[in-house]
Amino acid sequence: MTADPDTPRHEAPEVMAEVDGVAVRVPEGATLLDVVRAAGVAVPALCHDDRFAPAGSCRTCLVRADGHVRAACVTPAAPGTRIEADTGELRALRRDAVEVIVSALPPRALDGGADGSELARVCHELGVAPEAAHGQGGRGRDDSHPYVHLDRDLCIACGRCVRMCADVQGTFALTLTGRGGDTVVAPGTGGLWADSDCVACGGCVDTCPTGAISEPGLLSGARPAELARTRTTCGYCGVGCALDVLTRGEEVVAVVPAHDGPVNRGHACVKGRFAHGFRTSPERLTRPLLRRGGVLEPVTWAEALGHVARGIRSAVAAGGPDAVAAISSARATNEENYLLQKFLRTVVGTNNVDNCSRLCHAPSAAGLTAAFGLSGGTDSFDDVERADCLLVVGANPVEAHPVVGARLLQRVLRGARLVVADPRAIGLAHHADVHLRPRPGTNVALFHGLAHVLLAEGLADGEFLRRRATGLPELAALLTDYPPDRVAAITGVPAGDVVAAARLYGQAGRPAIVYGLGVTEHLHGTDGVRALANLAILRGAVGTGRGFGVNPLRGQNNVQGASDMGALPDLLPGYQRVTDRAARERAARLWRAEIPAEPGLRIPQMFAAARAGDLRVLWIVGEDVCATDPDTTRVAEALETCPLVVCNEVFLSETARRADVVLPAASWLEKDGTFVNFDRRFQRVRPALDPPGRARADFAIIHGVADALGAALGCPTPAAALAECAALVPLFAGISHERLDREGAVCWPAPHRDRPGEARLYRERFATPDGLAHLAACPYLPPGESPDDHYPLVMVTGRRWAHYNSGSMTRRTRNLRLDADDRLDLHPDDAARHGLLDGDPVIVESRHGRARLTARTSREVAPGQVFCAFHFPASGVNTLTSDLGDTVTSCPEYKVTAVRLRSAASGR
Ligand SMILES: Nc1nc2c(c(=O)[nH]1)N[C@H]1C(S)=C(S)[C@@H](COP(=O)(O)OP(=O)(O)OC[C@H]3O[C@@H](n4cnc5c(=O)[nH]c(N)nc54)[C@H](O)[C@@H]3O)O[C@H]1N2
Ligand SMILES: Nc1nc2c(c(=O)[nH]1)N[C@H]1C(S)=C(S)[C@@H](COP(=O)(O)OP(=O)(O)OC[C@H]3O[C@@H](n4cnc5c(=O)[nH]c(N)nc54)[C@H](O)[C@@H]3O)O[C@H]1N2
Ligand SMILES: [Mo]
Repeated sequence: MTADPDTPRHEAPEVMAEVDGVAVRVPEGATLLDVVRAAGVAVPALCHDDRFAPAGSCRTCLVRADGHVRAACVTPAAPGTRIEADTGELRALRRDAVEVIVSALPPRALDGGADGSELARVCHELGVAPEAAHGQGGRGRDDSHPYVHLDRDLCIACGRCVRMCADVQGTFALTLTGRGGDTVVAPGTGGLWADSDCVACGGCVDTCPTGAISEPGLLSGARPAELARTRTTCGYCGVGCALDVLTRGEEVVAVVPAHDGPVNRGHACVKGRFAHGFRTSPERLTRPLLRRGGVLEPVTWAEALGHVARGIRSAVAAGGPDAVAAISSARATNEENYLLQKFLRTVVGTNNVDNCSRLCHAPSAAGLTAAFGLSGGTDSFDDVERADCLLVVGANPVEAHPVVGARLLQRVLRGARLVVADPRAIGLAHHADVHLRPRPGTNVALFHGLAHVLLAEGLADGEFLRRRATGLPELAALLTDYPPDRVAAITGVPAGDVVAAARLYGQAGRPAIVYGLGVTEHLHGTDGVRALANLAILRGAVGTGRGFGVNPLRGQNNVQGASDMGALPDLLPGYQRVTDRAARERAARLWRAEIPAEPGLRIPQMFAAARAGDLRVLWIVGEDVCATDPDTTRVAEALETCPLVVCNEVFLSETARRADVVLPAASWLEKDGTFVNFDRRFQRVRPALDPPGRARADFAIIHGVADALGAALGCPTPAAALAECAALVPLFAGISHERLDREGAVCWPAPHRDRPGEARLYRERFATPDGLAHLAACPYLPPGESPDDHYPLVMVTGRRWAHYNSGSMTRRTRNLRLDADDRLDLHPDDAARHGLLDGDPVIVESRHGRARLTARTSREVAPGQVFCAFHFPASGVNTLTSDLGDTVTSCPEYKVTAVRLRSAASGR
């Protein structure tokens, strides 16, 4: 259905129509196909998919509307239309149309019948005889790609795959080639699928009605009856795609995106959809391991848990509760995070618990709380998508949040203006009206420059600033120092571009800001978030509906949730401060234990305490700190010094390798609980399979450690844990497993069981103590690292589409065939200066360490800058990064490292 993108579906006006004498009510703009389907009549539509605009080319959806035969998918339903759909005449017409299509196909096109492809099912339903498919075939296959296979003989040139790729994914990788009956889908680049622009979102597999495009193990569209289907939420990034996991026994046959997924709406990416092969990797941890005589040896759970319990007891005896600390996992569920922080606070008696939000969006939590009052994005993504001007800052959603990236791109292709602020020419930048390319680490100056222009050109919302904001005089005074030409000198962004971008944002009717780690992972990351929030406040584009605020694209599947659940050293569940006596007492009453009043250690402080000999037990749940934390040489030192390191892991990660006890954990496909996605949505996670061997869910492991200490944690099940959290935290009071099972997703704040969560925040007042939005007058300060004669280049680190963080999972899937190593992108001028060619091994040295990467020349990076990901720990990228961190939150300065290069090729 083609609805106005500005009108949310549930608010759309309705029209009445009649199908075979039965009245139906459908939203305005609905097609005859929508009407017929709403009436429950099955009509084939082989060239149609609800996810994109109809084409009307296959003529299989014929109905009679007010007497005329029409292709239902392309004909709008006028009010009062009388439709005939389920008559013998119409079925015969449709059968004829399908028979023409099928006649060119080989007999196997109809394999499976009612359980086969969409085409096979349609033929079965219409009574098309198997003999109708009598084509000769011989057009050949393309099996070059690890996940997407093409059988040209089954292609009916319906164009669904081409439109899925263009209109939903936005990649334009596919085209139809050939003439007449020989028309067939092909990669737009010619040649093999594996060499095409395909990003393996799986959309073409999902929409193909015939099985011409399929994935190994699953015929497209086929719904084999014997497969079990489990609805869950993706365990990779924070988008929160709803997925159906199809299993046969203990085998994953396929993972398909849910069409009613609130964020993904039937779309997915190469990770969620295809990267599940890690599950059966021979390297999967299946038994607890204990270090004996320097070697990790398999032991029983009782031995492993007993060892951990004794270690915790003696650490507390020797150094007090604060000699114990835990890093909780943003990959794990809310319930697991809740339980782990409860364990530390009540059983051990310390606030030493943190999670990888520290490395990621801690500055967002701090900055957004200071500006608006709550630690999350200000608006739902559905609203962000209604913006008429998008300001995408330091985020690369096309690679890091592909489903969101695709939705943003479609919005831009349909006319929204786009400003991208990123030093690199990322995917979205190619579609931007203005691409601002600041020097890494100069955001605060750039944002002040934009704010300066908003004020200077009268683009600020005076009424909003008077009634709902505070801090304008201080900010206005500061901004006099940031005219566009001075900002140009600091950031390298031409003054004219600063003005142009500010005008686009300033003059838009409904602007929205979306941002990522390019804002937070800096020495002044929190200032960056505050300075960015200033723009929305100046424009009155937050809490008003005249714009959609400031929205971090949070990273891990459950990093929002890990923090919501209180896996933070200074905050209890629901962001209540441990220093607040009333908050402590509320938790203490529920938990029946005293809660320490001193904030605990942050992750980098834990390592420092370990190196100093003050930390005696470090329990690391699902974070590969020796690969992904900065300055990993020093992290490894900390683990070596700490007497007991315990690691819950799926694989023997760089960290697990150095641990004293390794506890094998279930992965997201094997556990029960909930995640909170980047727009504050709780969604269910359900086990599609059992964990392998003796692996257990982190939930059970945490209980096991408590049991071994003779302590009772309560919360026997994940559902009970979330219920307890809801009883403690008003923000989550209305949320429960039972409600999520019924409703699918609920946004927080959700204080009431019988009322929807609040996707849109601050319509009445901000959640700050004075109810106002707070402008911040923070001056620009330079980054911690800067280049010099010895280290002349600036290295930015970030993500690539096919791999996920430490790569522990994606490297153990066929994604490895899509992206085989950590590459260093460098500008052709810099490559020439260093005598480097594409594919050359290159040594990268910083003031902290050295890494070995493969050179790749690219104009995506500016001269003087290089870029790499950190998905292959063996390359050593995080030995290069410094231990400098955001002055407010300690978030590492991953985005700015001064480096030099040496060719590693022999003979050069
Ligand atoms: N494929 C894939 N997806 C992922 C992940 C993954 O590893 N792989 N990880 C997940 C996680 S944990 C997270 S947190 C998210 C992160 O998602 P993003 O925040 O989108 O990821 P990054 O690539 O780290 O950084 C974003 C951009 O910041 C830019 N940048 C660097 N310095 C500056 C600066 O000074 N100013 C500005 N304006 N921009 C700058 C970089 O060039 C980069 O394009 O992705 C999640 N999704
Ligand atoms: N240079 C550089 N470094 C960075 C960044 C950067 O931009 N540049 N980004 C940083 C950011 S934003 C983040 S979030 C971190 C991410 O860093 P990490 O959190 O270390 O990375 P992941 O690979 O997502 O997951 C960590 C481990 O959890 C395991 N795991 C997965 N699921 C589960 C589970 O359910 N239970 C248990 N127990 N284990 C599980 C995986 O096998 C993996 O080894 O990296 C940071 N490091
Ligand atoms: Mo992250």
